[in-house]
Amino acid sequence: MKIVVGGGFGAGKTTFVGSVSEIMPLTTEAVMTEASVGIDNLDATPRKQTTTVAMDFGRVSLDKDLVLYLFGTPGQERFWFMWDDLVRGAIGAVVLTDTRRLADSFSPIDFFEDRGLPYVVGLNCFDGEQTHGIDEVRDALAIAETVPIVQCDARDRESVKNTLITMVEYSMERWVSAHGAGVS
Ligand SMILES: Nc1nc2c(ncn2[C@@H]2O[C@H](COP(=O)(O)OP(=O)(O)O)[C@@H](O)[C@H]2O)c(=O)[nH]1
Ligand SMILES: [Mg+2]
Repeated sequence: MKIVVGGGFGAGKTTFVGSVSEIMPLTTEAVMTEASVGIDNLDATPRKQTTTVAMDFGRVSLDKDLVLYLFGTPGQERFWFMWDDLVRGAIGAVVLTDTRRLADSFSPIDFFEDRGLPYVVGLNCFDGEQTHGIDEVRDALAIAETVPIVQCDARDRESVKNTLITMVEYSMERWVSAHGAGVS
């Protein structure tokens, strides 16, 4: 199954895919140069030295019959032309959110809603604290009650796995309510 990992620049997508992948994650990080000054905002993640120029790719087996292929989106707006290709065939998406920069999540959420792709929101825990709780985030981003919002730590394998399990279960529920159970 294919899952897309979206979210703003520096939200933790590359970290998320890297923590859980059983294969060496394919990432296309490039060292940021002065050309990105003023374009890629590093105020909240001053230690960030590289950026994903195309996408992240990883694989994780949740059990022997369920293998997830993870595709991280490039965060920068100038790469949005790739998103339509990335979501093709995906069962759902995780939107990673840095609660210090909630507004960065609007675009990926709009995009997945527009394409009808089920998504869950993962609140990535920077510096061990959440600036906003789940209810506040739901209000601020106008996310429907039915969409799961979970706390996660992109650096922690179990936490990333749990977020992915939430995503798969939610996607299956949505599928069953749209198509009815018993259809294979
Ligand atoms: N404290 C903390 N730092 C994180 C976490 N996730 C990612 N980071 C750091 O935040 C920066 C941006 O993460 P990255 O995965 O490159 O973000 P991306 O742009 O969404 O791919 C990196 O320096 C990461 O090491 C987290 O959960 N907690
Ligand atoms: Mg990245």
